[in-house]
Amino acid sequence: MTYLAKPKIHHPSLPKNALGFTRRDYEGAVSTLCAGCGHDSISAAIIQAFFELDVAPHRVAKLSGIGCSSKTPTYFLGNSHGFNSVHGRMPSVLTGASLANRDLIYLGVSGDGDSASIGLGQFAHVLRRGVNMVYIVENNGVYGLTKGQFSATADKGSVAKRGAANTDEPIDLVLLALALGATFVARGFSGDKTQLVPLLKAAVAHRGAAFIDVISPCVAFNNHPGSTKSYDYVREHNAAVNRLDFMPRREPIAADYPPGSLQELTLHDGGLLRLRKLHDGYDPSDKVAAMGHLEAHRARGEVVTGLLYVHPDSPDLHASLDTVDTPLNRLGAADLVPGNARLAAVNAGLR
Ligand SMILES: Cc1ncc(C[n+]2csc(CCOP(=O)(O)OP(=O)(O)O)c2C)c(N)n1
Ligand code: SF4
Ligand SMILES: [Mg+2]
Repeated sequence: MTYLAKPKIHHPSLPKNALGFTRRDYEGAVSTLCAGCGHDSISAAIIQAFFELDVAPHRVAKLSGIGCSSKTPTYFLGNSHGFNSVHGRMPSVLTGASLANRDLIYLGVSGDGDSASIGLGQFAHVLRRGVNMVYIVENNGVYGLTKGQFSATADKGSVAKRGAANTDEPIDLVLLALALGATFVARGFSGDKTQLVPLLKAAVAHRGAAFIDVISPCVAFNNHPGSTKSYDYVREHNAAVNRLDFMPRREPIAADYPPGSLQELTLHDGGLLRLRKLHDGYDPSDKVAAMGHLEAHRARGEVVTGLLYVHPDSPDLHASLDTVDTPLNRLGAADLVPGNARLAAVNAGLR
């Protein structure tokens, strides 16, 4: 339970990152989720990614909505800023925070109900505006917290615990994110940390709206055979398009890949993304082809994972609005009240 504090003792031989922090410094409270819930594995991947990226925890702001998934920011990055908002409303709170202080790394954590059902409008606008953030949906196809109702990503024909069948078409969040203009779109699986950790690191290094749909099985309500969000289904039908390695700018670049299978991309902070192609001919810079690939594999019942689309030089919301470089929350009276002469000049320009 969350009232149980984790022991503060750190073993002196725990590995430290470049800032002198151990992995423990990136953890949060003890999780209260069901044992085996995919969401806990995603929390572990987030802890590992930020530890390895050498990001100081106070530079991160984690925001969420409502749901088991939206509870998880309590269980990681306990020394970061956090705001647990209203069901489906995380994106607008995150947008406001990002405009007020552009210096933080924004991590939006949501569920399929939170983003694809009640929050679909907010999901759409935060992606099309290019807010600089990492937006994670922990996608289990159900409302886990409220005991297993179908969400908008639930499979058509899926049968709930009490026998009701879902008759509605599911929303594919990565297809939607591509159509809406997200400039980094990926899908991971909570059971594949080897793939998820580099995806998270690359998403943090990306400037603009980075979206990761993480299939995250709910062991209490939607882990039955036939559910495309169950552990067995994703393991058996995972069609990964690439394997990633992400190297921050400061790391030496070692060349140990067979030619022809490798694609390199430099992200805006200078970090290098290496994509080992698993699917011949898959090009993550071709959005139209990515959409076709997703549709074709969905029709075959396969779950496509990996980095699906990236546009490394994309402008973000701050660039579109031409905001000042100084975070708005640090502007002083002299910047905000330029005086009567300046005001008169502005007014004269409008006459
Ligand atoms: C405005 C509003 N409507 C409904 C609810 C009830 N509610 C809480 S969580 C939730 C669904 C959560 O589903 P999801 O986002 O998929 O998260 P999960 O629990 O599956 O991780 C609902 C309907 C609420 N808290 N607020
Ligand atoms: S109900 Fe489902 S989503 Fe919620 S904690 Fe349990 S397994 Fe996870
Ligand atoms: Mg859910």
